Amino acid sequence: MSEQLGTLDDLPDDYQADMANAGVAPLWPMMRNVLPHGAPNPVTRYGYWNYQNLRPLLLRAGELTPVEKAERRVLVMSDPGRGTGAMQATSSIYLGMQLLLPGESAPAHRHTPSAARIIVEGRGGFTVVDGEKLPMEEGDLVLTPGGEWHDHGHEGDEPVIWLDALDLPLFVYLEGSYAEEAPLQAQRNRPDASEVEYMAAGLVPSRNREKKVRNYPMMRYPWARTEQALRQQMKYNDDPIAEIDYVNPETGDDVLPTMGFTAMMLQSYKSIEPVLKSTSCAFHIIKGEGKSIVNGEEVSWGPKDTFTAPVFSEISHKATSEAFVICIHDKPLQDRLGYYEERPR
Ligand code: GTQ
Repeated sequence: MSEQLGTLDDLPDDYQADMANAGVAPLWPMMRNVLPHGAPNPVTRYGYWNYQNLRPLLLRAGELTPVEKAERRVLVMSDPGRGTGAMQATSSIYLGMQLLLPGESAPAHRHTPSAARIIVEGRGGFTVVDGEKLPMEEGDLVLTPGGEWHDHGHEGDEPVIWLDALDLPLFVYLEGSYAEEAPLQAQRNRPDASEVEYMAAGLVPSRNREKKVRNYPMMRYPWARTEQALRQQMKYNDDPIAEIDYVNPETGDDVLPTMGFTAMMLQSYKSIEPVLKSTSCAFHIIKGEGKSIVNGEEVSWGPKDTFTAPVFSEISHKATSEAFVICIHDKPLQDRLGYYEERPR
């Protein structure tokens, strides 16, 4: 079946020139580049970002570049497979660390890509999405769905840093990425929906009324609840890992159209060897220490570190303390496209 395909060199020069003039190229010499046998051949490579290395660089950016000159003061994590400056960490996921200093605000804008933030350090930061003020506490997941106005503010007295995850690479690929700007938003004077409508799992505002449910009814997922839920699941778990998916509380769907988020609790000194998945992903450490192996490369990680794995990576984890990790992945996108796949190790 897999007879060697013809190459460009097999073809006469005049024919190659005529094809180029006609604006066409033969498929067969390129066939295996675009349709490799059996499994994809990712460009993305494993990447690791140690928070203790990033933090001083980010604080320096705070001295060098006022937020007015940055709009968003972010250091982007470039996929090693694409090289420094690549505006993506995996095929579909952009990651960056953002700094906001006390008293600063990042102006309102909205864009076609969706974003989510995981708060890394500092108190007093908040994001306003569509007029709803979302406090940012360490470990919280805060959504900024595509098309929603958002600005960031800071009422505290120490630097606030968070991890941004966006599906920006997809929108760039689709030539659909753009933003619009506006003045800071007026804030509704009430707590966010996680503190009002969605205080407890399984309870939602009564549905027998006219009021339309928002597409994104809850945009802040407080870490304290996630940790409590993971601990409780672990208590009655036979596995050394507890996992919780973030979902839309009204529909049970993934929280965003293309990006998914899974919080994990790992028991110490137990090996976790998940099946291979067609998704690319990033792991962000909320708390704890451990080691992981991604396609044979070992990473020792600690709190606030981030590492990535390309599609179909062979991944194993071994925490050396109780550990909490959030996995950012593109399963929602792949489910929508109908090709999400798992394979045994
Ligand atoms: O905070 O709105 O890392 O628009 C990249 C683009 C953050 C943001 C990023 C953005 C934002």
